[in-house]
Formats: sequence, structure tokens, C-alpha cells
Amino acid sequence: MEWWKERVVYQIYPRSFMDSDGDGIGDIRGIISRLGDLKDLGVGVIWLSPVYRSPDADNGYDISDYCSIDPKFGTMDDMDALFSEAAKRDIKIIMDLVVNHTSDEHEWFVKSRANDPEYRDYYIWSDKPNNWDTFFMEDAWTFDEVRGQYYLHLFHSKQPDLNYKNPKVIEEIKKVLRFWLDKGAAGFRCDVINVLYKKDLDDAKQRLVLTGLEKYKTTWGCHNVLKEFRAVLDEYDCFTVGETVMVDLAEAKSLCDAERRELNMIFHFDHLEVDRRIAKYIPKKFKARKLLEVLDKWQNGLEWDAVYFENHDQSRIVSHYGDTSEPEFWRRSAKMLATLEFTLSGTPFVYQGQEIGMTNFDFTSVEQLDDVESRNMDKMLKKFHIPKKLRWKWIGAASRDNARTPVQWDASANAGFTSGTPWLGVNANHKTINYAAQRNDPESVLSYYKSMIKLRAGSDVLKYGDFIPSLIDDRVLAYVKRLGEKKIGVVMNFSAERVKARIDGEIIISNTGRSKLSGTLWPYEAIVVKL
Ligand code: TEU
Repeated sequence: MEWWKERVVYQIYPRSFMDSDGDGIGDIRGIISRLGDLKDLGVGVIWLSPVYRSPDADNGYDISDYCSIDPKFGTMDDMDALFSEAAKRDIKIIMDLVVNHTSDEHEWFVKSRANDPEYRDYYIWSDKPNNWDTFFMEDAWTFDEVRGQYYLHLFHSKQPDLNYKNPKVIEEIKKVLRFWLDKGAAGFRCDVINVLYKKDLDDAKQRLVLTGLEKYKTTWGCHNVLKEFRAVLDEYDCFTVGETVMVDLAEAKSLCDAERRELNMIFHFDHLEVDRRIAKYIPKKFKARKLLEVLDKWQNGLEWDAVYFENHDQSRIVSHYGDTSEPEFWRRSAKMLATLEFTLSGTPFVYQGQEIGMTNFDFTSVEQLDDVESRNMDKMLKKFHIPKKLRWKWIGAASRDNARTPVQWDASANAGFTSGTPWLGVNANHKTINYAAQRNDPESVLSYYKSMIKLRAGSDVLKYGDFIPSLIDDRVLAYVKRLGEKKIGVVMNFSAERVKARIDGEIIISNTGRSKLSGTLWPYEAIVVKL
């Protein structure tokens, strides 16, 4: 079996993970100091969000040099030390490949806007902008005074899109792949990888959000670029996970089935949006039945899935599908969601802080937010005359900053994250929700994550089994995992009420520690049984 099917991946968002030098921003030395905790958790791979040189218009996803480390995170020597310290603990590292766009401060763009013949066509320039808009809800074209033309950007205006019709661009990115693979990277998480290639620049059908999408989503040109990258990747022992926006199952398969292998697996979004509408900010009622349908579709539709419930763009899962209204519900629902994650087939991804049940932030107004997407969403909702209170309710629930507050290591000031002033507010609940409090507590969320990770490691049924949905209810999620003759049943109560449910089998683990089955599930109870 490929090693990347066996291991658990842990995502680090460096600026919020651990600060070693007191400047309030997490750094590489900070990561090294916490490798022991990751090893104890059972992590086999780290996905490192960008640490490259960046002016931070989008927190490092606007890169001005792919092959150097931003001083706020440390040096290339620190990065080499991270590779070797991680390797000592048998932890591999995958890098974040953000190549739909660069920063406007990247040397390529500086030369392109100056009309340097070598670089003129590295980006997408036009005399006349079309009607597309960005993922951040603004016009997708910005006029550049130096060149006297407009350039395309699907994200921030400081993130100009590269031109993949230019073979030189593909060659440049191949060099970047080799640079990191030669250093010891075990692969890449590939940012918005299915939108790289723009078919043409004509006006598109007007849509409420993302006008232009059909011009660039999962195009044949994109498939061709990915095949070129694959040729390089195949020279190394590595894997890729593509972040693929707005994909349906057919597109997903075309990107990652075992025959084409353009990517080894992909992140899709459906399962995090069963209670959300358009662009994720507008809520609707959660139904376990709907979540089960979505899981069924993706678990059975793809040959190999990437299983995740959080990342740096999402709200905290315990605040989203769990219940933080009282401590016992918080703890139990966080464990229930861990039960879900590690009983699904595929490679599991844990986002920093998820393993201690970190919750959404406790900010009280838009002014406290850092994230460009949330701020623009506020502007857009204002245009639609949505009242302030409602705007904040929606944005507070879905903002990307929910995931970006510093990791809560202990109960001290700034949660042990930094001795300085943290770049983004620390959640006041770090006094009770933190690593130090959970490390040696057998009942903690952290201990439960460790148990689930061990359970998965030893069970081919959990890792590779078929997913068979069972009980259908709006509150209860239940399924069977089956591999050959072996069967494991999983039942979860996604509500704060007691629910009647007949379950048979022998208990393997439960988040309430129960030793006997009854006809009832407790609030947020999760039970795994051998059938
Ligand atoms: O995100 C891709 C993306 O489409 C996001 O806009 C996502 O849909 C949204 O955040 C969900 O709320 C990737 C990165 O993960 C993100 O951090 C970057 O801002 C973006 O690409 C541009 O690089």
C-alpha cells in the first residue's frame, strides 16, 4: 500500500502555530519545538501552509519567491532543520504549492509589467477587462499603470494569475517542484489547482458570485498542465492533494482517478456545506441525513478520498457541526466528530487545534477580523442591505479567521503561543481549552484523537472499507464499513437530545465510555461496534 494512504496528515498554519522569538508570529523554530506533540498524536505527515517570502496580502498565499523562506518564519537553515528533525521522528512534510497566482511583488510580475520580452506573457494581460469577478467578490481585473493594461486576478489584486498558455510558466513551476522535492519534501498540497488554465477571456454568463467560473474550472488545458507536473512528480516518492474548487464528482474523478493520477487525491467541499448556501456564508438547517448523502456520494464515488473537516479557510468543526453551548456537549461532540473523521476511508487531515477541540473565535465585530474574504463579504452583504447584526452573525460563523487564531498550548497569557503580542487575537477560552490541560487527561479530546488515530492505524476496514449508509434520520448518522467479511458499524447522534436507536455488535470505542449497548443514544454520542 502507498504510505500516504496509511498516514495521518496534520496541517500547520505557521503564523498561528507556535512563536519561538516573541514577535507574535508563529515560525519554523516554533514548529520544531512541538514535533514531539505531533509524534505523540500519531501524525505521519505535516502539510505546511506557505512559509515562502510574501507581502501577506492573503496571509502567505501571495508568494513573491517560491524558493526562499520569509524572514518572519525564519531562514532556509531553519527549514532544513525542520525537514531533518521531522525525518528523525518519521514525519514527512508536504509543501503548499500556490501556483495559480504569484504576488504582484514576484520578480516575474515586476518584469512582466515592465514589458520585459522574456516575461511579457507570464501573466494574463488585456486592454479591455471582461465581466469576471474574484473569489473575494471584487472585479477580477486591475489596471496596471506601468504597463498600461489590465491584468487578471481570481483572488486579491495583489495575486495576479499566471498564464498557463505560456510553456515557460510551466517550466518555471516544474523547477519549483524539483527545488522542494530535492530538499526532501514528500509532496504538495496544490492550491486552487483546478482553475489554473483559462480557456478564453470572453465575457461569461452573469452569476451572483464567481462570474467567469465556467471559463476556467477543470478545463482540458488544466488537465494537460497537471500531466506535465505529474511527469516530474513521478521521479520522486511523493503524493499530491489538490484543492479543487466547485468540483462535481465527475470532474473530481477526472483529476484523481488511479489511471490518470493527475493528482493523488483532492479536497472537495460538499460535506462542509450541507448547512450553508452560496459562498458558504448564508446558513441553512443542518440535517444528518443530508450529510450522510454527501458522504455516501464522495466515499463511494472516488477511488481514494482526502478526509478533512477543518483547514485554514473553514470554521472550527466543533462550532460548526458540534455543540459548544456547554462543556460536556463541547467535549462529546468534538469526540463524535473525531469518530466520524477516522472511520471514513481515505487519508485523514487534521488541522492544528482540531485535536484539542478548539472553537470558533470570540471576536465581537468585523473590525477585529484580519481576513480579506470576510471583510469583502461584509461589504457585499451591506450592498444587499443586510442589517449589521445579521451580517455579523453570518460572518462570525463562517469567517476564515475562526481557524486562524493562535493554537492554545496552555492557560497562560497568550495561550503559550507567544511571549509577545499575537498577530491575531487569542480565544479567551484558552484558559480551559488547551494542550497542557489535555495532554495527560485520559478523558480529553486530545486523548480521544490519539485513540481514534491508533484504531484507524490498525484497521484496514476503517482505512479501506466500503462505506454503506444505514439508519436514515435527521439527527443520527450511521453507516457500516465493510472489507471482505469484516464489518464495523458507526452510529452518531448529531443532536442535544436522547435518541432511540437499535444497535447490535460489540463495542470497540465510544465517546461516552459506555461498556454496554442500550436502545438509546446520549446527546452527541458516538459508538463504533464490531458487527
Ligand atoms: O483557497 C481557495 C478558495 O477558493 C477560497 O477562496 C475558499 O473557497 C474560501 O476561502 C472558502 O471560504 C485557497 C487557500 O486555501 C486560501 O487561503 C487562499 O486565500 C486562496 O486559495 C488563494 O490562494
